[in-house]
Amino acid sequence: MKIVDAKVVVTSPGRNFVTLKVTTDEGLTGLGDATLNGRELAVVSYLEDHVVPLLIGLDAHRIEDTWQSLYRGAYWRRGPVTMAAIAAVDVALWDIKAKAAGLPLYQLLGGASRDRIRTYGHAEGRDLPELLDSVRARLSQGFPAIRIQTGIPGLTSVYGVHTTDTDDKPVPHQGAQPLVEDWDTEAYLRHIPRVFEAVRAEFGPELALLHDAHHRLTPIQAARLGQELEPYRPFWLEDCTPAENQEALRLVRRHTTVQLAIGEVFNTVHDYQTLITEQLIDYVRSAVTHFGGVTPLRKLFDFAAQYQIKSGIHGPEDISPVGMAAAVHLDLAVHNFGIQEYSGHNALTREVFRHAYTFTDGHLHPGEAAGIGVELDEDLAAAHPYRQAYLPVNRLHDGTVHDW
Ligand code: KDG
Ligand code: MG
Repeated sequence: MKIVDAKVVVTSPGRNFVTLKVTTDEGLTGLGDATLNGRELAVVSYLEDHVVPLLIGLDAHRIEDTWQSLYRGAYWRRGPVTMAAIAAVDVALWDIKAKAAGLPLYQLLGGASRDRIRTYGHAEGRDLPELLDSVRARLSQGFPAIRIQTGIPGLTSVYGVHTTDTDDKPVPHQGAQPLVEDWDTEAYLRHIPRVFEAVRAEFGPELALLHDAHHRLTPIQAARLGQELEPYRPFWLEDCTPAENQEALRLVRRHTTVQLAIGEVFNTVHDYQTLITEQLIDYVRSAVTHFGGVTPLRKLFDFAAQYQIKSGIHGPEDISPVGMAAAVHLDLAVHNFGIQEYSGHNALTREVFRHAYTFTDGHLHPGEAAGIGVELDEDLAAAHPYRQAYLPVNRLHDGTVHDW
């Protein structure tokens, strides 16, 4: 079965998504997500100028070989743009293979290891009462686990505490310049333990609570936060230090028993080498979309499993339903599944990308449609063209740029 066409579709039904559609001579099509939030068009060019021409004429069944030739053949390995582009090809080819077999993708990955997929949702508030309301809203949607993020007294805006649309989805900051937010680590470190205390007091000891520190802390600050959160038993503390420095987690690990999760900005197994072999983390958090696809993420999970480390796939709104679908199939199949982040998408996005996966009572299921189970409405996609949007820049009170 030969690839006869591959095209890139960019659409913005509320936020930007980049999708690769691959077509074969047997009339089968496959979709892959290539969305890189805030740098979308770089991946479009990578695909259109350098990958699509290489795909035409290839055997669509040769997924591993195509992956290796795109990764090794480029010579310039790794990086989010390259790996998002390769991910889109990989997922589109898995979609085609599963459709050719007449099976949902998870069956080709070994079949279901569980009946349904536990998720966590996001609760956020500018202050504590708003956060408690947001936790209640997530509980009423059935989420068994909830990530809590709040505004910090003295700061005007904090990443992860968003303005939302009518579907309760974060509105991206559109325009030619990023939003500038402010930051004060000491204020944050003073405030977050009090937030956990209040949420535990309100909702009891059993609710699984997560928190994302967004790479903002030094190792010793992260160690202090971990220690201070221990009495409140978080499910995990995410991205506590800048992810580039794997050794930093040694220091954090020495000081706290809080479970650690990292990896949403990683794009290859090499980013995890020390973290996994030294058992410095408990959850690997990469997205199918940013890690080169199902093929390498499956290998990462198998590697992590040898060290009792589980999956916690990144699932924010900027992963399209195509990327989410691929994640959900993988979640159902792998043994060392931990939890799936699930933000969902607005109604218009769900029309552009009609998907077979379902969210019921806080749990996802990929459904039984052949392939990954997503149909792209290209006319509706074209009616909502790309709009420039950036992630924010974070600055300290003196103007210094800081991680967000
Ligand atoms: O594009 C950036 C977002 O995907 C990221 O900030 C979301 O941290 C995030 C999370 O854990 O979902
Ligand atoms: Mg995160």
